[in-house]
Amino acid sequence: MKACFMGLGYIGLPTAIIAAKHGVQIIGVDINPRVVELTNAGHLHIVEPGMEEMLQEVVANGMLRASTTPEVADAYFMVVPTPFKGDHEPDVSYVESATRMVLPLLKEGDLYVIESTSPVGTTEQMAEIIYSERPELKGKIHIAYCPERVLPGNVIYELVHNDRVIGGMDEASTDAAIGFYSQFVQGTLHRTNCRTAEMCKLTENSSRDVQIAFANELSIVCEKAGINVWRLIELANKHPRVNILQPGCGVGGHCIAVDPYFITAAFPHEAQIIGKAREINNYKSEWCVERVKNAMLRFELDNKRKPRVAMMGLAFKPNIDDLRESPAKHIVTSVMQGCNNADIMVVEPNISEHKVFKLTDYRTAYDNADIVVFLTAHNEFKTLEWRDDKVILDFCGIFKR
Ligand code: SAJ
Repeated sequence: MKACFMGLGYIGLPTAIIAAKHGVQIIGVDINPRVVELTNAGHLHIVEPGMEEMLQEVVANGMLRASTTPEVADAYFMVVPTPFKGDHEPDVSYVESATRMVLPLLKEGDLYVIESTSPVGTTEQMAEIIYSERPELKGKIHIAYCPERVLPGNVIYELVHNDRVIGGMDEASTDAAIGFYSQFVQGTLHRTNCRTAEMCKLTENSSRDVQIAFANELSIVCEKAGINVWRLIELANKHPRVNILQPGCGVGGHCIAVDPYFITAAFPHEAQIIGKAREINNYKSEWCVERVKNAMLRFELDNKRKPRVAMMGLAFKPNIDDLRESPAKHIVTSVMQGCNNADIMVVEPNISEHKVFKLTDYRTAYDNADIVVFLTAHNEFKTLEWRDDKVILDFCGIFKR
């Protein structure tokens, strides 16, 4: 079997590599010539532990080849970004343009799958485009939506072991897609229709966003009530049916803070909690900025000098080097913009340098700061000892005090 993957990003490339390892002949397509060149040279352009060795193996044995243009295959996978346009409106133009690229190559019996996170109805919309350009294929190709749910950093394991939801335009399409994924997925492949599969992906990430918003709201309430929110959550979670997540300085990354808008944009009146959760999680970052600024003002009033401030963490979640859509980075930027004369040290142990921020070693920053702001719960920070002589703003539960 030959499969054509449209998009060699964080999901497309690993999926293509794993499929190639399981005997599927892969042509990987990306509009970026550098990605194509690196991939063909066996170099991974994304960060994913263990993946480069696998890429080298499938390039060397001829099972995977990258190109800027698609080729005739038996199955086509759309794994391209779905960004925003305007005010949080999902933009499916990359899915459409990838679809238009493979359209002339489609033939009877082929499988066409969308993996990109997409608003409900996208698969049907793309089917309409396909059939309006190639009416002779109507009812003769298989069309399905199959989202992924892997956690960056653990992709090799999760691509194989996670369950997947497979939603065809009709039963035969679902069967065809299950046939493809069963070549390398050991988790259960759950059948459904394409609209449910699209909504399922959005639901999973919205559910997590809502749960984090609950924890973040609790942290703001507890601050006012003089209660340790970490201890409170620990105690509440002793209930056999309660499982509250952890508060933080906001929600970042490319999924949890994004996907809920795909629901609220289409169902603004119906999706109330989902919309509110987004607001709360965004507000939590602004609340943190205000708390830091207030602490700096208070220090200056009490000590008649400006404080030295350590901002601990830039990544969007613990123990990674990924700063995209990071609330920690947003908070550091806002605090620095708000007080241009202040002495601010920025710490991110997972990266060695940054083009905007001058980075300081975490121990040096901690030792020298008057005010320490914990933004991302990196393991390194958990090795530090609590110091009574400093003002510590612990937004991510390093000390849980
Ligand atoms: N966060 C909290 N408190 C928590 C857990 C997370 O504040 O208790 C914050 C993190 O710090 C981070 C954000 O949430 O800023 C998102 O982190 P995450 O670990 O929840 O998720 P991602 O974005 O790395 O990956 C998610 C996963 N989805 C779910 O867990 C429902 C992953 O399985 C998906 O594949 C991925 O989104 C995706 O691509 O959609």
